[in-house]
Amino acid sequence: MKITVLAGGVGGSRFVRGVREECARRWPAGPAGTDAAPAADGTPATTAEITVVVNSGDDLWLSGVRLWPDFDSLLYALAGVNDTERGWGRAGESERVSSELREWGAGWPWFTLGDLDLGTHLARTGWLGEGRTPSEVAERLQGRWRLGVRLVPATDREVDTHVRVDPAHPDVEGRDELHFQEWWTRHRASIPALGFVQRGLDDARPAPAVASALTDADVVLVAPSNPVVSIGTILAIPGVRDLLAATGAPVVGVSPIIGGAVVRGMADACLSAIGVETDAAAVARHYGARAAGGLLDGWLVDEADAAAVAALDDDGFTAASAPLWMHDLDTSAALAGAALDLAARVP
Ligand code: GDP
Ligand code: FO1
Ligand code: CA
Repeated sequence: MKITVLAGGVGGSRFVRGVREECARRWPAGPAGTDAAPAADGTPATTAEITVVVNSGDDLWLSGVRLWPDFDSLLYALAGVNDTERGWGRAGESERVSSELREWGAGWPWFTLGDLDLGTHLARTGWLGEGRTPSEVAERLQGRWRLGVRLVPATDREVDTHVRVDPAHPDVEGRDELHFQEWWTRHRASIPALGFVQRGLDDARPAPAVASALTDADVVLVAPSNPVVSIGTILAIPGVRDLLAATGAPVVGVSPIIGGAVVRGMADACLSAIGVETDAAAVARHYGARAAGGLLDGWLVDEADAAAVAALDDDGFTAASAPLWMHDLDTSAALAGAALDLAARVP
């Protein structure tokens, strides 16, 4: 069984941990042997091949190092070394270097580079500087732990997201564009976004492993990630939509919106910026039914949104409802199972 997931950071990693767990239950690997060794955090091995196409639009250069926030969220969460409270960075982190950088006035005072996390950034930046591609660096980073899934950056090009804002806004000092991380982390998405610009997108291509991951998949799952700046950025890479349109696999998405509200974070500010209502059915229609030239064959909504299922079915989606809150590994695995069951129902 080959499963490919499109994912961003926090929603993506919770979901992918569930996919990995559910695959271990449905398709356990054979008796203990090297191939059947559990993942670094103890998750049993599976014969399923899980590939995650990771959003790289949040990436940035800061203090001379390259950060990959969504990739690192997935890497740390799957290795079991993530800070589960904050939702980003490493567990047991210290911030000695960051306070020195603040003393120097270097970097961004409102953006913390943890000491352990900086080890990752330095390793990554060093390998990139030696001429390795982001895909090669991603392989090397995930080689440290047995993850039980393969993480693939969506593209090897830098396509860092910027947010267009009104230069007259009192908090932007006359600028008409902020880096996504400044808008998101410093201003908590409170400055109205006029649009999102992924610089370098026109020349970007899917990373080498993306084409086979989408073409050879048995199932493609769209994680309950930010539809605009996580999934939207992956879809905007020239070539990705064509690969998704051509794949023989069912494409099934999970709603990041429950009962008209985001579950965590500020994705509603991104949706309103592009004129999409914060509503599970509205996000499905934004992605579009594959039957009508869009992305999705199937769409999973929460039980609170079950009333939308019939109308979505009429609009060409195979829709269903299930509990979408990922409170822990069991609820994440159950959600992954519901998405796989829905994929099996796609005609
Ligand atoms: P980010 O890159 O860290 O912003 O994370 P993602 O883009 O992967 O996911 C962010 C989205 O995940 C938010 O819009 C949330 O609504 C959604 N999300 C977070 N936790 C849950 C959950 O338990 N269930 C569902 N359905 N969505 C969730
Ligand atoms: N988020 C914050 O709210 N504050 C931070 O200081 C911060 C630092 C940081 C460092 C490395 C990294 O990979 C992620 C970090 N994040 C931080 C999370 C990140 O900015 C965003 O939540 C995501 O890019 C949105 O997906
Ligand atoms: Ca993100």
